[in-house]
Amino acid sequence: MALTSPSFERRRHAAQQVLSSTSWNGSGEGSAYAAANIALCKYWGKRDRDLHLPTTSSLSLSLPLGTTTSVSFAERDAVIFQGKELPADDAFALRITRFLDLIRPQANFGFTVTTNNTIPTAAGLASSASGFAALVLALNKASGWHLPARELSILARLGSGSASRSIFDGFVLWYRGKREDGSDSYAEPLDLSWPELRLGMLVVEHGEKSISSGAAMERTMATSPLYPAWVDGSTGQLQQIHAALQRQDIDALGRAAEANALGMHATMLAATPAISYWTPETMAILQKVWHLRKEGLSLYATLDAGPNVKLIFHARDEEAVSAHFPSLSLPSR
Ligand code: 2P0
Repeated sequence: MALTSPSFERRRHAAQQVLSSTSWNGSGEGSAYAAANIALCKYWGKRDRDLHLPTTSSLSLSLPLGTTTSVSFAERDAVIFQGKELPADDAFALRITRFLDLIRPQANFGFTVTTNNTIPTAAGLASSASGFAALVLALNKASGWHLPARELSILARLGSGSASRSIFDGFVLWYRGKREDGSDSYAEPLDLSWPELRLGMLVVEHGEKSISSGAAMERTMATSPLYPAWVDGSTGQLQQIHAALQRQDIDALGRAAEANALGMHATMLAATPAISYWTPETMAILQKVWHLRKEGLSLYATLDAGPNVKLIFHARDEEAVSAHFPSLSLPSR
């Protein structure tokens, strides 16, 4: 029996709004793939916690890594992850079944969800974005909803904010939106292509994640005096990032994306209690990036809710960057 709460009911209502024009006439089986994404302009903070509505618009680039999910209708829910059925009380399985509670047509309607990540755990990338996006795309096929991409993005957002962007490949913009019901907060692919842009990962060893991104966002918004300034700056940074992508200007892109990410981490440091995802190695990598830049290399960094550093550079500098960072992993493009 699904647990309920006012927050959950608001989220369920939003999901049902999306599904209001659909019917359940699919074959009951569907499979889909969704790519992981890295934000060049970040999502950090919610204007509505229940509906995962962001305080700022964000812009990401998909990676050639992601999640494949199959869904079939069943008598009860089962979640099979990397070939193994998870216990019903597993945290990951619960996140999925709670999402299914938003959309199931009747209480006794179940789903078998089989999901596999092509994201190596060692890549240090979160998989909730590609995970919820693949789940929504697979549900759309299995159920015969025939939802437009915009609605799929809204539905994925109700699973995890950044999943709204993973519905699409390439450069993607997720609109903050203004409406209370979130109907104008969806992602859209941008008509941009820049095959020479490189995003490289540097994985930093660390223990258990100190605080989830959801809890960290909340504490930052509630206690950090720097937070409103980051939100204000984000609008201009988004425009700079978008314009730099159009011009294929690596320095303008890197400057704005790095400032946006470092600003986000600065808001966390100024929270009470302070939040930092960084380790000494994170800082050492950043110092090296700044030093190499001073020497003339067009190299920039972005960081998410963890200690790993993602390097932003142009394909023409790939050899030089790899030589300076032998552990750099470059998902093939
Ligand atoms: C981003 N992150 O734009 C930012 C940058 C982390 C740092 O989106 O609470 O897992 O499920 O909406 O989507 C991580 O946030 O959070 C994230 P919820 P989500 O990529």
